[in-house]
Amino acid sequence: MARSAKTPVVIVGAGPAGLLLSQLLALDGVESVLLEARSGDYVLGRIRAGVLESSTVELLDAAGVGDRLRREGMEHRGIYLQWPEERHHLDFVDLVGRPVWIYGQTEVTKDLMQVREAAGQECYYGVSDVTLHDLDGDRPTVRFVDADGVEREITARAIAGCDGFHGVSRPSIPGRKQRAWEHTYPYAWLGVLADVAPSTDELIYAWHPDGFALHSMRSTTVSRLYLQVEPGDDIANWSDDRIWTALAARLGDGQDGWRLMSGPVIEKSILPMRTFVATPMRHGRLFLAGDAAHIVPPTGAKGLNLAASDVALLARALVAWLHDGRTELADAYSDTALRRVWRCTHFSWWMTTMLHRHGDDFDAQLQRAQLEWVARSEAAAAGLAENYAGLPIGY
Ligand code: RFL
Ligand code: PHB
Repeated sequence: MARSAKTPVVIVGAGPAGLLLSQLLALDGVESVLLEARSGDYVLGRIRAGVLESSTVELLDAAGVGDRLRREGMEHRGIYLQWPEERHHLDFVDLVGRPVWIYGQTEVTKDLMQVREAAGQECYYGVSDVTLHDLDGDRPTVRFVDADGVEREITARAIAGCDGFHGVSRPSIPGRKQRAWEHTYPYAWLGVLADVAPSTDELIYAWHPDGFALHSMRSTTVSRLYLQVEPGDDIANWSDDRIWTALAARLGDGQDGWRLMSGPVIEKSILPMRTFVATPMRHGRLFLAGDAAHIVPPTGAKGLNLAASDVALLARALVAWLHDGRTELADAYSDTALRRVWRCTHFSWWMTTMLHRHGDDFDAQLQRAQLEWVARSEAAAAGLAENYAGLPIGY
């Protein structure tokens, strides 16, 4: 067993949360070691989030990885909210004074990987059998097997659990010390990445009697589209033709002369929709951040942004503690982070239930009334805009 005890922080998981945390800590002179179960290529191959709040973009700027984002990302003033025969633009800049940015999670991850690699960051990819020990004591320890099969043990001052929903960190907290809230939605998303220029300048969120549809994008040449489907549906049931026909109908192809352009499908898959929140986000010297602690349905575009706000708070807390010996921020971390987590959980639930077809015609009328209100009332639109464009990190 190879043992090391020099590391202030071990970060489990090198997704966006883990990578960003390690970069923020490094900028303040706190060293960390990253452990990732997958290979770097696998992590970069996962197609996920696309919308960044202004505060996430500012955080990435502060982390020194904002240049390519500012150059290649797309700044959007707002979104379109739509239902049959109607499409309304909500202008977040007019409503709440800030835009959102379209820049794939893959790109954020790539930028962070590059900057960590350039700095000679200690990072183990392809690790297995990760276990956490002595979380209650002063010297918490992580054991794992590295990609070459060598058993290793690292003792740290703190451990950051950034290993996503299926990671080992959250289950390492004794059940009696934790409470979890979970909600599974009665629908799923079929996500498509298509090699075709977006047919819209900003994202379209569409309510339709056949089910919700979303037109998003990754660049001026790549579109990202989603369809509401049944939770148990099989991707084999969805030929590319069937997908484009459903998207055209739900997104209003032909409505007021608008056309949906179709093109080659690069990737397609079905994703479950759920909410999950585990509390508290700290146990002894283990701090959870990102999807390791909470999951939201993607309708509010909050998952990646919440991961970023968690690690912004956690980085500040760990620097104050490990550098300056002040523990207040670390002690407050879970409560501070959870305030924003629950706000985003509610917003994601609200967007999801407003936009997805479920229940009877009475439910559909209520959804319609809600959509009309958001589109016609400036106060309602500002509420959506404030949440979508993002609340301050320390909300
Ligand atoms: P991740 O990205 O899951 O990274 C966790 C990392 O931990 C590794 N891991 C382990 N490493 C070591 N040891 C172990 N035992 C480990 N177990 C796991 C994993 O391999 C992985 O690399 O979590 P993180 O960093 O917290 O980031 C969270 C985001 O990835 C997630 O919230 C978003 O992708 C959610 N999301 C969206 N969020 C947004 O803000 N805006 C969006 O537009 C948006 N769209 C989406 C989304 C998520 C989606 N899917 C597929 C879930 C669209 C989709 C389709
Ligand atoms: C995406 O581009 O993947 C995306 C955009 C907005 C959402 C969810 C996903 O609400």
